Amino acid sequence: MVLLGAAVAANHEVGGTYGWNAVSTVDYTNWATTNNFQVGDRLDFKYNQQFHNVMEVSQQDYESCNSSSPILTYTTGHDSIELTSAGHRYFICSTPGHCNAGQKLAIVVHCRHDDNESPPQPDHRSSSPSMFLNDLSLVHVLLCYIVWHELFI
Ligand SMILES: [Cu+2]
Repeated sequence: MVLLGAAVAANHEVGGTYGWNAVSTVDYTNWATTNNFQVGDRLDFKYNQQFHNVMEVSQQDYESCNSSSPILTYTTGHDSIELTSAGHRYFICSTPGHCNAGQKLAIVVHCRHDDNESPPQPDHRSSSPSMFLNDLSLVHVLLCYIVWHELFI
């Protein structure tokens, strides 16, 4: 992950200035569409831990707002979650009523790719270790796409 994440990994602050909240002014589905999530990026959940939490759940539990069998639970009030693989991820708040009020987030994480095809930072590619790293990155990207296709096609 370090190989791929070092250059251009992004932090996505969930909900922007509203953070992770149950107020009706935040539409997390809409927020998700304005972000491009890639492997190696992070989700930043900021919230008041007296009232909220973050639960990663299955798609089914996301849709039904079921918090009884979370995959992972976060409670610090500022959770930074790395997106380590491509695919769908689902998050809800387990405080009664909050998920149904809209405090739920579904995202699709894409394989990392460079938008411009030119090799990054030519100055840093002078020696063989750099070439080795680039080859590893290429393999990693290919593996990511293979996993992606097995999951979704
Ligand atoms: Cu909540």
